[in-house]
Amino acid sequence: MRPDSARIIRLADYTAPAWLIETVHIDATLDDTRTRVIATLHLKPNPNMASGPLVLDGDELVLESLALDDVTIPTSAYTIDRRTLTLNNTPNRPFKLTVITLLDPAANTQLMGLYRSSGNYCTQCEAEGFRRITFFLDRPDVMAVFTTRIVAKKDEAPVLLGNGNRVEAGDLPDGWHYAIWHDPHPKPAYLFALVGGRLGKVGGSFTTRSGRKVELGIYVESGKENRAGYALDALIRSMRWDEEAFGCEYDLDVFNIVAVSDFNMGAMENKGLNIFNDKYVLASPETATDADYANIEAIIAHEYFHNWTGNRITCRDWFQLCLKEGLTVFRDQEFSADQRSRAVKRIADVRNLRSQQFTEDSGPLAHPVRPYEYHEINNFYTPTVYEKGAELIRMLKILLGAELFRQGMDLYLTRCDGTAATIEEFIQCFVDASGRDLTHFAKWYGQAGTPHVAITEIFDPASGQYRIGFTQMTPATPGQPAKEAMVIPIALAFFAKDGQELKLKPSLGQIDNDVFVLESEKSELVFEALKEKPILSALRGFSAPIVLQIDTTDEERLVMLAHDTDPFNRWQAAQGYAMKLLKAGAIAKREGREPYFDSRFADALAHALRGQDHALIAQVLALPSENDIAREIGADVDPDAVRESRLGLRKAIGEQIGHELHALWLSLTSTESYRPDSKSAGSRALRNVALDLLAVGMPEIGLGLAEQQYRSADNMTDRFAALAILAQHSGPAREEALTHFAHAFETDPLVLDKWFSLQASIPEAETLDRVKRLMGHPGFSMKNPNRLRSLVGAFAASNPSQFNRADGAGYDLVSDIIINTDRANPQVAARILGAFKTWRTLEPKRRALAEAALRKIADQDPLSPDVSDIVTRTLA
Ligand code: 0A1
Ligand code: ZN
Repeated sequence: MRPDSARIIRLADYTAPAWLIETVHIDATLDDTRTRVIATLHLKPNPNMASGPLVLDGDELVLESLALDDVTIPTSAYTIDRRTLTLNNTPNRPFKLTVITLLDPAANTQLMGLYRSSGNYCTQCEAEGFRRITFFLDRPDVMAVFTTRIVAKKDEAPVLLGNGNRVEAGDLPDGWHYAIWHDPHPKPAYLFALVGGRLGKVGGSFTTRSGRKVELGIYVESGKENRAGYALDALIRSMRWDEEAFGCEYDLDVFNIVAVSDFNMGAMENKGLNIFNDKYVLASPETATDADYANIEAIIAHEYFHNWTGNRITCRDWFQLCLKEGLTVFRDQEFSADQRSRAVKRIADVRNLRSQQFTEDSGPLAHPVRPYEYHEINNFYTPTVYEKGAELIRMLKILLGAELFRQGMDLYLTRCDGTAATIEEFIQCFVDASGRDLTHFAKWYGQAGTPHVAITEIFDPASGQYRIGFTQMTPATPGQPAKEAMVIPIALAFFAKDGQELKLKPSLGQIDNDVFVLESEKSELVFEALKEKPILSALRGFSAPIVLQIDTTDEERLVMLAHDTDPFNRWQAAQGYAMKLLKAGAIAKREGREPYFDSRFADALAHALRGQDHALIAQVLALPSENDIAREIGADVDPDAVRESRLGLRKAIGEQIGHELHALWLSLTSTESYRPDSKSAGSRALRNVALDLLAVGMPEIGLGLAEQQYRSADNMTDRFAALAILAQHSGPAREEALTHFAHAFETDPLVLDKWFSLQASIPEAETLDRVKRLMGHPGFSMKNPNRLRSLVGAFAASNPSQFNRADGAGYDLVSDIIINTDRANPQVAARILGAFKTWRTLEPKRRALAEAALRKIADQDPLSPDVSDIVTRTLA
């Protein structure tokens, strides 16, 4: 076992730091290969802790000198190993430590710490990147006031940005200049940032509700300023919304966002200086899709909302990551719901939760929302911490009601302001605000796995008695073989066969505000004197992150699809129906039978087409993905059978209702110029999903329309949707369109990413060679995370039949790339490796091939802690 992979950090071992840092002065002189950082730390012993040696974190640092109260410390007085610097004889009093380190930003391919992206200098410090800049107590419960002086050549880096407010700037001899930034809010080092570069700015301002004028700046690579307008607009809307929805007001005079093209994740909430993957900032109608606009809006909001939930109140330790992430995802979801269609946003979020988090929760990488231990914290920025974490907040709101929830939040935002808090402190605020006991609810944070709730309905026509039985069970997850019952809010409604909603009161059991709370393993609701069995609409709005097992009949589904007053469950009725057909189809295909197609389903879809909410209908028409179907099947999956089943259902629907789809496509033709608002985006989504089904069911009509749409589109949404449809159908039209697209956008990396992803996702045997060929494309680079994810990541995560090829060639390609990438950028390598997490659910032959590929990765030496951790857990 390698030393790194043996290191386990445990929540139970938490101890407060022996030393605290009051102020930090960073003086960074930017240079491509020799950046000098002078860090001046004012340390003091933690009065609550016994004194101890000062152990600072450091990672790949070159130390030039160390001084205590301005006196150089001889090398004999400290020790340095691969991850720490230990000062043995520290005085037991406050003192000043001056640390001078030398960095090589150009060689920093990990993109953690200080690095260069497209010639600009930038930093990424979460979770443990600050220790790659200087030796430090790099843990979130050490909070200091930072001042940053940045020095650079004026022509190389005319723009110099830091956290907080700019307090001074000026010229220096020989073409150099400097800027000093001061952040008055104490913060952990992971929120530190600096930027230096040649950047264009789009400026704006926002006046907070108490009258503070905030200068806003969005910095992008020069020449791309005209693509930053939507991000600025989203920022201003976020700032206003946070005041209205949560009473959170911004607290500095400036708020800057910098977009960089090399970034491991989506974006980062550094205090007053958010740094973004440019994919989530840059948008124009010609280059960005409606989905891109929605993502930009959500991520701008997410990072901004962190200013309160993350920065003002940070995490005591990294086990508490969901404290800031789950809560902030919940807040950004609510923001988007308010800005757009609430129902459609909920559907999109649940689709994402099921596809990402449920898959994680049912596989080898399952972990609690608040883990108990980790090897490598970078691997815990997961759908479980983020998305399931958000679902827990949503349940808390359902359980307490909107008013008490808001009171709990207000208490949290005042009581914990300025602290590094824990989940226990967060929950206590809701206990104190509501007077409720939340002990049982809190177990959601510690138990991994998705609860399965089985609902059984018994109706006795003779007595008119109707009983609903609820049973919950959570499957075992790694390290947690036995599970406890959770508190599960299940929103319910009842309908008659004609679609009329029924208001029913149970004679046994309780429903409050349309919610039944399942608290034990088994429970029951009983209703008396009903004329007929009602149709049960359960888990409305997806009121809990569970798998619901219920034998809804097709007839009941059809009533719900047409009449349920909860749009989420209208959509769910269609999804459930489709899933039943798709699963049965995959099993039939596997056994060499032709699947049965139920024409009533397509009829119901045709009927749904007549509705008013285009975005919602688009969601109803969009079938579960191949990965969703595989997850539902759960064992011995044959990805080819799944693909054929899904294709078969799309074809059958397209054949049966093609004329209606065609008419709809025509009727939704827009003459107005593109706007990214959610209503027109909904119409485009519907038009494009209709065209997709039409092209499969009636290719002689649909493909011609797709070609026409590809050529005439005035926006990327319609153009790319058409290209994606053409890409599903092999032949010259596809290759011509792909070639045309590449030429049209050859200088636009973000658009080329879409082109890479699209081709990597074609479910055909030739795709493997196509991906290999595309790796030689001049627009591709193994070093850039966006490029790598768009081609290799998309192939591994979104093309299940080709990644899981029966000959194992998909695994070979991806595992070789992971091994290669691990040397340069372990975080990105570990993320791509995540695609293997479903390997045990595959049929035996593929399972063996996947295992061999995983073992090959595991046998590499050296292997980063990131990849080593994931591969070990995946194989365990
Ligand atoms: N806190 C950020 C996510 C993030 C985490 C790690 C990073 O380093 C590579 C970058 C960003 C967020 O939730 O947006
Ligand atoms: Zn976040």
